[in-house]
Amino acid sequence: MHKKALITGITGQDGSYLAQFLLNKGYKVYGTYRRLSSPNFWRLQYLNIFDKVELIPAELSDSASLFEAIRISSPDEIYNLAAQSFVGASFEQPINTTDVSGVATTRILEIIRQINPKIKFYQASTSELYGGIYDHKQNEEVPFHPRSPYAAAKLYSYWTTRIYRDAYGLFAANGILFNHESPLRGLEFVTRKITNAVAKIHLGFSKNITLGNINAQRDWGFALDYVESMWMILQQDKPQDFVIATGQMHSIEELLDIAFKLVNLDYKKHIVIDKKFFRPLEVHKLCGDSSKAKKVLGWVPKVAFKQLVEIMVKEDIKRWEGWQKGERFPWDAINYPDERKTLSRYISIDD
Ligand code: NAP
Ligand code: G4F
Repeated sequence: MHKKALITGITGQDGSYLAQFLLNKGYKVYGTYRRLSSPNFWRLQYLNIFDKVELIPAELSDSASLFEAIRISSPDEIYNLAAQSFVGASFEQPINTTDVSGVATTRILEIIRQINPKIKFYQASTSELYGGIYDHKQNEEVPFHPRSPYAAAKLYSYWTTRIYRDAYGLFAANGILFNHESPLRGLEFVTRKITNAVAKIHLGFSKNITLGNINAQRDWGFALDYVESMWMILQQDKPQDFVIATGQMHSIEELLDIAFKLVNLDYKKHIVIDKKFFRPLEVHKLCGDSSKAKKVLGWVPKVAFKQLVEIMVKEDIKRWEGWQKGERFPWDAINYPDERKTLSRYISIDD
């Protein structure tokens, strides 16, 4: 018998890579997607798995649709990856973020509790939980200090997952994942924003990139490595929470330097700093200690930072070159508005 998995947010970066990973393991894969006027299936098509997964419309704020998704798929495992996942947007839409990245987790757990408490549940928790505190590398014991509506919502989800585990004995576990990136990363996020801009500047489609706080530091890993850890977490004998990280921290300036050097350019000649990309509250440093995951799961990251940047820059160049030659393929960048067109979102308290 094939195991069955339901992935909420299958159209996102992690959802599509996890679907591919589980298909390769022989799972029957169901995924929820949002009913939009123009559906967003480009990543599933890019990975050539669109026809291999079962798609169910569901909206995180709508319990009835979540109930239907779980009833129809009758899964062994649920991976709750859907969320309003962009920290910046959580300052623009705090109420919606609280609902879909926070409260919705209880909606799903409650359905599991009521209809089949044997379903294993993975919650996409995040290093943003650590937020304002950086004394040393962050592990499962370090206290949380959220610094955005997104992080506060995810803190709620983290705790509701633990509460349903302790109160009702559900197999419910948190993966506290540090930033992970790939050529399938959304263009709002700083890594892909940079690699896409490098490709465009290199090929003469644009001259500059506009950014916010380039001093921030992150622990960036490769998304394909990270989705494997999600599956590993649900294969344990008992549910536990794990930090997943590379343990290496780099600034956005370092990222810019590496990415632009790959095309023999000096990033300093191509960046514009604009206050509209600064957040009202910043998370300055994140760096994880995933020794527990190494010891218990046997998980270690395979792709290092420099290699990750190279993979992303090369793929973005390949796409723009293909487009130039008239090739047409599922892809996000061609329809993405130039960031100068979007109006200011919020003003930093430092202004
Ligand atoms: P992503 O690319 O933004 O994907 C988010 C998914 O959620 C998309 O499929 C999106 O659908 C869906 N979604 C958003 N709002 C929804 C709603 N109201 N109802 C139903 N579906 C909704 O994010 P990701 O990078 O793959 O991350 C996956 C999860 O891990 C997220 O929960 C994120 O917060 C968390 N996380 C990510 C990282 C990271 O570095 N990537 C690190 C730690 C934790 P559309 O395609 O229609 O927008
Ligand atoms: O790429 P980012 O938007 O990612 P952020 O805020 O770290 O969040 C991502 O990782 C979290 C895990 O730690 C996930 F939970 C979350 O869902 C998401 O996947 O921003 C990274 C840093 C920030 O400090 C931001 O202020 O880059 C800085 N930055 C500077 N200029 C910018 C820009 N970020 C974006 N998105 N765009 C800019 O122009």
